[in-house]
Amino acid sequence: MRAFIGLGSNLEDPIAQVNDAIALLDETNGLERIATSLLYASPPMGPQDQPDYINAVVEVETLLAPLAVLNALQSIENCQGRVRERRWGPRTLDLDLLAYGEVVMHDERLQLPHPGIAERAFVLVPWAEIAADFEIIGLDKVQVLADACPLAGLEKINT
Ligand code: ROI
Repeated sequence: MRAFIGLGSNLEDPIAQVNDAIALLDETNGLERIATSLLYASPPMGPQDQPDYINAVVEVETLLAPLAVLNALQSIENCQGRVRERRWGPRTLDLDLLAYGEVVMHDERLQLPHPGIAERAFVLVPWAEIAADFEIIGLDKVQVLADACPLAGLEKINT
């Protein structure tokens, strides 16, 4: 199945956090990385008293079920010493399963597609870079959503 993962970090060298997470995704059995966006910087959405974020989106081809992908993502977050004290607070690494094919899921651990996608330029713009024509079930094509979403200070970064 074709799946998309959003990566975000705003603590402890965010660029390295995101790159390290990509390397760990590559080591995960059952996930094959197909495409990777550039890295983007943006001011925090939510509480402003925290550092800017680095975000990226990765496409994988996977044989794992959605909750097995979630488990893999959470173990990578934990490997990278994720700390999170408050809701919408800063974090060393956030890995979100954004979409898993056309699956719609409302599990207490996992909602698919990921809620809030349509308002998040830091998800949609990198995603459109690698999969402009992907149709997010129940929403629209990634590119259409990206074009409709205010950029909110999002910038491509040079690494
Ligand atoms: N803001 C930005 N810019 N990028 C994120 O990845 C991000 N992640 C979050 C909240 C706190 C909502 N804000 C964010 O979880």
